[in-house]
Amino acid sequence: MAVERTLSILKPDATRRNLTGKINAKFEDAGLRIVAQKRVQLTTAEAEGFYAVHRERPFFGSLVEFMTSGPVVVQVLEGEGAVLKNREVMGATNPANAAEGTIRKEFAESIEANSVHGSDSAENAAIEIAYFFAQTEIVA
Ligand code: RTP
Ligand code: MG
Repeated sequence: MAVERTLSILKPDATRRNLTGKINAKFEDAGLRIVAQKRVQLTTAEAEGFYAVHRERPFFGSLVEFMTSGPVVVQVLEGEGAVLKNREVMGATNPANAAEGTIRKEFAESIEANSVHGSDSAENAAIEIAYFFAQTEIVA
């Protein structure tokens, strides 16, 4: 399998509860390497732009409000099959459906405040990484 990169976000519910180290340990234990990372406060416009694909969904307004409710940590994770591997480590969107040992099973508060974001395809990963990082900020 090829070495890939994916965009990860530790969401405001995770930063608020001081869980960034515990979540990063899950990524690293799974063989993913954090090759870029920064803590940022998203503006409403930035969150709306990032989630533009969900603009018509009923939860869009609430999601944008949540994602701007506190700092987030945006990251680039690198590894073999990183996109799929990260989504496996994250677990299902709704923590009620997340498998044992996953980040969302262990830490998520609700379907919205579910602690982490991960790109859903290699194509979207490239777009999402470029949304937050310059090439020079990613150090493998
Ligand atoms: P993500 O994009 O954050 O990695 O999560 P995902 O692919 O598992 O979920 P997606 O369907 O892309 O939804 C994006 C985020 O929107 C929030 N959400 N709320 N209230 C709801 O029914 C609902 N559904 C989704 C979650 O924060 C989800 O991660
Ligand atoms: Mg998604």
